[in-house]
Amino acid sequence: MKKALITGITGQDGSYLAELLLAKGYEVHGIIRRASTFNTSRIDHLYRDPHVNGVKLFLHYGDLADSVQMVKLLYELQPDEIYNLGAQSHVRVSFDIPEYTGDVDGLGAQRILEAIREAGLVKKVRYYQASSSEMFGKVQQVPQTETTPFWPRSPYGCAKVYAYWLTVNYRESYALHASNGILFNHESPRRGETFVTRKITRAATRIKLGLQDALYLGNLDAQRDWGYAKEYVEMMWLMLQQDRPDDYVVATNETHSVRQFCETAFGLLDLDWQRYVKYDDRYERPSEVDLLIGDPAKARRQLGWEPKVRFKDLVKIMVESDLELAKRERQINDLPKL
Ligand code: NDP
Ligand code: GDR
Repeated sequence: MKKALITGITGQDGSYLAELLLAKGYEVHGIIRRASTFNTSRIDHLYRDPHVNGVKLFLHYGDLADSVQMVKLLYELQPDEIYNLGAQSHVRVSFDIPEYTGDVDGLGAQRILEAIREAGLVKKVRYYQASSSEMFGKVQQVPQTETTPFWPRSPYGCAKVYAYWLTVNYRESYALHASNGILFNHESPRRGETFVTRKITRAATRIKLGLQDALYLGNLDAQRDWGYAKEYVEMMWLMLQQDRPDDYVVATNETHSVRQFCETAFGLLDLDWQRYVKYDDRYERPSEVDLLIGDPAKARRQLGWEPKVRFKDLVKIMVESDLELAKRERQINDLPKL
């Protein structure tokens, strides 16, 4: 039985990846952060009482800022595969907390890579780094490919570039099986509610049911290549199953603006988005990434991968799921007050 360690298991991607690996028969270990409130809602359905036989999901407290714990866990667990998905992943927030973002998203990768060496796992382990299309930043070439130069436009993007090159460097220096997935935006009903897609689908469905009046957004002109998170985690796994480690763009090769996302989401609910969407400059970034569109030809060629869920299907999946949530919220609101 293969053993995998996932940082960021409580996040959108971590939860889908844990599901995928458990379905493939892996023993899955995840690092979670201690918080004063529960932060495991995305993986609660996977969790079993560890006292029961046959349990395959194990959670450990840890933090990407804590290298000692990282070394200790790697010694103890001796994993076959490590997926580094943990991050302060919000681009706008990275302008507010740049040092923390650099520490966790940049140095965090360094800590794991060194822990792999320290624990003597260089020959055994395979490492996946959650790299990002945000590294391309300022538009220089479209569609973006594995050879497009990086020009990050945020502390988040800069930290991810650092982690990307470290991953390449450990591959070249120590022959570590280390790969970068350069993933373009991917969304789902589990997407955090402060990212623009989920913010729109949550608001549109709540507006439809009379639970909210307006939606405040920033830049509507930004264009993104939006795919489906559940499909994208398959790519992370596929990269680690190759004989040779490598770096891959994962994208749909389609791009749409935030405005088009609004139009489509509100349209599915027979609402005119222009009546409800209002502007608030607090959601603007000091420097913006205007246009992302990825060419996944290398992934298609070498990994045999093709995205199936396209823009309209994705918006529909998210709207339908959030409509159910909004209906439940309305039912609770409609209960007679005691
Ligand atoms: P989420 O924000 O949903 O999840 C981030 C995860 O990282 C959470 O489990 C979070 O824990 C954890 N985390 C945050 N800070 C720390 C820390 N200091 N130590 C340990 N864990 C920490 O992100 P996604 O699932 O969307 O993304 C997964 C990865 O992929 C991230 O690295 C992201 O930057 C990258 N990425 C994402 C893309 C996307 O479109 N979704 C595209 C390209 C790259 P907690 O739940 O406690 O907050
Ligand atoms: P992004 O995703 O920055 O691309 O990073 P996000 O959904 O936050 O923004 C996409 C675009 O929408 C514009 N925008 C707004 N964004 C947010 N969050 N809130 C708003 O109100 C709003 N209004 C307009 C933004 O300016 C931007 O242009 C995501 C994250 O998952 C990263 O971790 C990941 O690496 C990249 O995708 C690929």
